[in-house]
Amino acid sequence: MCWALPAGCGIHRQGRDGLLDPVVITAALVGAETTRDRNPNVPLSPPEIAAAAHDACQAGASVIHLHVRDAAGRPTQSREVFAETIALIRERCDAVVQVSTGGAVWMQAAERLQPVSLAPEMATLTCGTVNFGDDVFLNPFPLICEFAAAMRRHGVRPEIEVFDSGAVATAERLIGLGLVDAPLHFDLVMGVPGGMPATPRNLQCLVDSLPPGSTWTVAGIGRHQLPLGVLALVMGGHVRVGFEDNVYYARGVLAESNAQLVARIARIARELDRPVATPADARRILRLPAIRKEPD
Ligand code: KMH
Ligand code: ZN
Repeated sequence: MCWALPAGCGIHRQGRDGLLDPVVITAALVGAETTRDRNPNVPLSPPEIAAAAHDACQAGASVIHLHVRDAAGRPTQSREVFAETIALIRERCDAVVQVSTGGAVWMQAAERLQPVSLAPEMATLTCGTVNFGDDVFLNPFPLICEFAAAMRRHGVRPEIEVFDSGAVATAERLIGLGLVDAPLHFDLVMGVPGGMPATPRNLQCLVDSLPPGSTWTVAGIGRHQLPLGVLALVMGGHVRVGFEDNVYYARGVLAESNAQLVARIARIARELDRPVATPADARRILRLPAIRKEPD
């Protein structure tokens, strides 16, 4: 059974006939900021990341949001390391691979853009500059346009990263310029110090501001991961969990693995009568080609 939402409730409907689609769970396995000091279970090498991707998929993830690290464990946007990691993930699961073009805050645009040339199924496209803790995550409009054009050239579906509300208007500007195709898929990242605070009211406000027909995922940072994920489940959105955003299972208790965080949100989804998307469901919901292309 799926839920049907009443008309005019201000909540995004997804799927046919107002029924909620299965929930697409994205696993953000490592990110650029999370260190082993914060959680010793963070996967770093390509084989570790591929094993974590496999386990996350078994637990219910259908999208892998991918950052990679160099041999010393530092964030890198190296095309070669992405290619190696994607190949290892492909051997082990059929999830949609979504590469990061955000990288780390100190990286230059050309460096960040490298994995897009591998023609992955998806890549992130952050639509605005934001304070990021003590740093600045720099995304001026010309950079956003350059990244969107590269994604179009390589046939990559963007996921619009929203750290603050102005990013939605910027995404609409990209639609107007013909640089991205509507309807878009958004990731609402909430709780980064300097970005949109992670409150239910802000989530509702962001969802209400999305262009008609959009799909959306919520990525709550730190302790906000679970409550915002549960809200997204009942609002008809999708959910991102994983060590990139949160290293805890509960207050003061480190998560054992990314899969543990995926399994919990999948379990809650089923309790709420929200089926968990398979990779094939995710490709339909996120408007990706049904058959994935091998990377060049
Ligand atoms: N590491 C953050 C500065 C993305 O993946 O596109 C940016 C980030 C967003 O993680
Ligand atoms: Zn990321």
